[in-house]
Amino acid sequence: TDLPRSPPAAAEPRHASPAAPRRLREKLRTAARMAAPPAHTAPGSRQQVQGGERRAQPATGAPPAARETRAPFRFDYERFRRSLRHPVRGRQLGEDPETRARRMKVKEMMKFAWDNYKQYALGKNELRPLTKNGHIGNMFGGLRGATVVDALDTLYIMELEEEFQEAKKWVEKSFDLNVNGEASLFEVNIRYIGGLLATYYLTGEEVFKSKALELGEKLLPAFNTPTGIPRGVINLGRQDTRSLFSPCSGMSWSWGWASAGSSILAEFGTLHLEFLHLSELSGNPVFAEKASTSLLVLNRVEKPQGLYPNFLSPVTGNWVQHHVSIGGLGDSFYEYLIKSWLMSDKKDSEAKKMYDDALEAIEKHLVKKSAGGLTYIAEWRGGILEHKMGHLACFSGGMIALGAEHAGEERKQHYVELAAEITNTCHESYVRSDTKLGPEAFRFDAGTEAMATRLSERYYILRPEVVESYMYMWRLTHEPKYRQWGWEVVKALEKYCRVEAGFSGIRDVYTTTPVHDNMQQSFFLAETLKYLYLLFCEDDVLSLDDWVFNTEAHPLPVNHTNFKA
Ligand code: DMJ
Repeated sequence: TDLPRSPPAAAEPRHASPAAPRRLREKLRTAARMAAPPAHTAPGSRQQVQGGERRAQPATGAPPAARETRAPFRFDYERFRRSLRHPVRGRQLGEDPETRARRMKVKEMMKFAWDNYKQYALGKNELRPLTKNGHIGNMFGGLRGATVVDALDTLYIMELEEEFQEAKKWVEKSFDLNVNGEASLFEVNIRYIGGLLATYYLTGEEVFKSKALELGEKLLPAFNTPTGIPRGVINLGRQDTRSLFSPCSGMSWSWGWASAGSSILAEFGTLHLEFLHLSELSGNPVFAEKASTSLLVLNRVEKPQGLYPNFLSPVTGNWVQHHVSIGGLGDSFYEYLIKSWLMSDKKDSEAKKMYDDALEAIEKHLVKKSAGGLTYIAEWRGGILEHKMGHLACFSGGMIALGAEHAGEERKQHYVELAAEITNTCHESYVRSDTKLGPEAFRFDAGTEAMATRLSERYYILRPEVVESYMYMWRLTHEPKYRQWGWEVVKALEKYCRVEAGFSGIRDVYTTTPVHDNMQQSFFLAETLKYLYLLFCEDDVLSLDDWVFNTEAHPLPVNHTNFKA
């Protein structure tokens, strides 16, 4: 995660609008309709710039009488809660004692992870459990408390009330958005905005909504590129052009390691779930418009063999190099296509078509079977296959399971099987290690099957993707093996990753005396423990009828009420 940075690129014209073909204009109109103000709000009363309800102003030249009757936009939280089909924490009916005990064990792990973070690192981004101090890192542009914001909804769902109140208090009193530093647009979006939005929807507490909107506004300048595709890094400082002290504020640039100033597919393609909700909550379509533009550019651009390469120029809108991966650099883009469709209550048929087409191309060109009969998804470098699967790519079992439920009858069984096979392969990468935890990447070549062959790929950093797929496969099939596999992960985490003051990643999964990496990742609390907990819950806890999980496992509601395609 500690990635090198490139210097700021030359500033591009602000507000440059991308070429807007007819379909793009239609899509933007749809996005704007989704975020349309209620009928009682007079046209023109919202500024078409950054800001939500706090900035609502009368339209220039409107008659005084109209001005008086206008109400500022207000999201109807009660109406939203009534639209949910299940209680958010479920009813917990009819469960067996073993499942309950396992769920309680995961809850205890969450409490342990949180208590240690609180004791040694509260206000820092992550806990260093061996040295018992905090880690700030360089992904969040001066923002603090990544673990607090990532943990909020997990604490709430697990009914860790006291701990949730501690986290909430920190957000209210200490979460400072007035920072000046270089942040990853993607990471700030999935962890902070996702976490705040989810917690607002779960609790109705205004502080989470207002922080999410304020932070969302700070991200908007990243989209000021010729294509509307955002750059990966943004300076979060106040955008005061007169200030000598923060001359880079609001500027964005590409990662130094990304080819030729390109933007990363998994980064700019993993914004729209959250941004649609920022529009939904603020009544301001600007967020939905910005995020939708990237998808439209992607939809339009020619794709080699129907595949989406990982690097695209935000200046020209063309691919910069032909490297395709369903793991790192590509992963969550595919996830957000199917989830866009689900979140729109199955109305966003364009996203569904993009997902279906992409999956078809992936199956045709990347899905392979090993000599030992394991199905895996290879990577593609300009037409040459690399027979490697990253731990990150293991989310795809869950994604394909999620999509399978909604595929036509003739495809459904096929996708259920594909999802099960990929999940099984990822499980194999765990069981073939000495710790029963999976490596960062595993390969299928030179007689190797589902094991890391390079020293640099043997580590495990508390990642969630494999248990994420177990959770989706469990909900789809209710086959007991998925709960059993999840329980094996719990036992391995306890044995090899739990240390005196929290949980730590390990440097080599193939040794039973592992060296710890001294890092309790925030996604361990947001995702790994949440998915494990849900695996041992009834299906009505955060029901998939009502919620889609963003790529950091923050639940965002399905739009049962407002979307009018
Ligand atoms: C998380 O931050 C998210 O799941 C992201 O999409 C990918 N990587 C990590 C966890 O491994």
